[in-house]
Amino acid sequence: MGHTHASVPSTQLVIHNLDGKSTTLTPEDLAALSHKSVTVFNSHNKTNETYSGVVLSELLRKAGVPQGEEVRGRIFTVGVIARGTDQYRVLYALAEVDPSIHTGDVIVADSVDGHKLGNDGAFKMVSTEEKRPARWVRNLEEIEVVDVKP
Ligand SMILES: Nc1nc2c(c(=O)[nH]1)N[C@H]1C(S)=C(S)[C@@H](COP(=O)(O)O)O[C@H]1N2
Ligand SMILES: [Mo]
Repeated sequence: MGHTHASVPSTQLVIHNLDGKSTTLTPEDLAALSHKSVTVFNSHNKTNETYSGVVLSELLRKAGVPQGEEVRGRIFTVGVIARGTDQYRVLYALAEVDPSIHTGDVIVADSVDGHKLGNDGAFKMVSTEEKRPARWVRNLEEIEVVDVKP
């Protein structure tokens, strides 16, 4: 089945923490942060793609979300829901996006193969441990931290 790419390009990213506080990042804010490149095989279009972006856990840390040694006990039922402008949503466990716990990288990319994301918006969430890119989110505009079992 084909994907239409008809969704509205994202223009900012809002992170909602568990306590209801939110942090908004513009493309300029993200561009100013330290970047990491990841090369991934996109099994959907069968090509290697090199994304550059900011490690999601760094953005979560800035938003006050528990990290590293703080991820223990009840925090293991906390998740992050990433949403695109077309309302496509995916869930990751917080532990899965914490590099001190889980292998691989989850980044909020702002470029691919040296150019801007175009129809994929200002931001795209990409992760390196997926066998198919279903939990990548084009036109990312919101990350909500949720407690699945409060
Ligand atoms: N915003 C948004 N992101 C999305 C989707 C979507 O429908 N909307 N589909 C997902 C699925 S199922 C796949 S296979 C990949 C395909 O992305 P591509 O066509 O950009 O390679 O995007 C993922 N990210
Ligand atoms: Mo897919």
